[in-house]
Amino acid sequence: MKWFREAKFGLFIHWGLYCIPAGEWKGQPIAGIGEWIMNRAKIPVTEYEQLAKQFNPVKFDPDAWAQMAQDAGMKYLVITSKHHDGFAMYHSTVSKYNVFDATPFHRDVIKELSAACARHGIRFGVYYSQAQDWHEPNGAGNTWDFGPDEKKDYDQYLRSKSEPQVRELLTQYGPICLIWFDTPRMMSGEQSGRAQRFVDIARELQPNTLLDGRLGIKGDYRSMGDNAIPNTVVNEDWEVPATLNHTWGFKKDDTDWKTPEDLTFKLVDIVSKGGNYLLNVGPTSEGIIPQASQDNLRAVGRWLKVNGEAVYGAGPTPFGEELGAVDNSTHDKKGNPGFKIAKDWRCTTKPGKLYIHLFTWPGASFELAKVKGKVTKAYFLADAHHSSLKLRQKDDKVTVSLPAKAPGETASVMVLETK
Ligand code: FHN
Repeated sequence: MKWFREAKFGLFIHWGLYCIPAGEWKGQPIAGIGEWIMNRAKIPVTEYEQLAKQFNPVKFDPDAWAQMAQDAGMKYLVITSKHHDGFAMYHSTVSKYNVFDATPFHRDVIKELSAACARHGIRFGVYYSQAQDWHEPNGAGNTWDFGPDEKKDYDQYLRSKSEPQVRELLTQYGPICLIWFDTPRMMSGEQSGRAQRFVDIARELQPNTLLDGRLGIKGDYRSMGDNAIPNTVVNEDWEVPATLNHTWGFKKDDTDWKTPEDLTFKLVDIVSKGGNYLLNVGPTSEGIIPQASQDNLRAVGRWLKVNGEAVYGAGPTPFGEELGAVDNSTHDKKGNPGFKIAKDWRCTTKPGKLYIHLFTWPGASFELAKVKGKVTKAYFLADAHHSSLKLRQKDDKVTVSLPAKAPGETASVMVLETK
């Protein structure tokens, strides 16, 4: 887990045949996330699999993708090796329905990208849809071609495709930092023996590979829901997968991008609660990561160049009141009281250091209560000289005098050295 706890920030990539229709089928826009188009439009396998013949992303440049992850300050990358549509993005000998055998592109995306990541010092992981496979008669999820899941020989699917493909991924692509399983249908609770088989395969072939929290039984860390950032500190290893717009796989009409400021806030917010941020891009059918995604991620990377010390390997806040408060005037879908998230500042920590990320400039001074120990020095990471700021401490209350203008962009990070 050591590298995962250090890394904090990763790149998720959803890439597969669904990037060709890009949210539109037979001239009609299909609602929902792009990679679900086969399911949402109930496209028969015989029609959907024809997309493979068109898949020829000649602009795919694995080094450019790894370089972008590096520029964004991301430390690991997780790409869909097979999503729910059943199409493998690598040269699989288990099923010919793969990017090498079934397309004019005739290249192994996983092989090329894993090699590029190794060249750029980015850890490489794979997403694998272990349960849903809409291409296979006995895989979960495709009820429009193959009828209800309960009537399927699910173990036949697992034994003949899912398990052997996971074996391939763990033997042919170098070190796999983690496997990102997803939607564990028919393999949790009483059926978790099925999930255990994947654990056994992974532990046998690459004992260092981490397993996410969506296999069906407990993984090596907890996976939060999609875009579901918890309201408070969570004291275990966890990660939140998130989108830059409203889809994972590319959709041509979704240009509602989160801003770099919002992404930076979310990253810091997550780290201050003890988690990792796995942020997604959906490349196009040409093999291009949308320019807006690239620009926004690189902006986060520029902020991290200055302030990364307060993110990588940093622990959660010892405070908590800065995160927000329960709001009884609103309710969530389940009827629970809402939470009003406060956005002025966040705190991350390392031994002997409190990092105060100021998203709203507080004015002439910043006051912090409930500080444990004595603060010996205060300075900004954006100040290359680390010049000391004037500070006063009375018991557990610290007041730092601030300059008129924030020294950094987006959020200025103030370090409080403590004894
Ligand atoms: O169904 C998938 C979805 O397509 C996407 O891959 C996300 C990413 O976390 N996971 C599932 C829904 O939670």
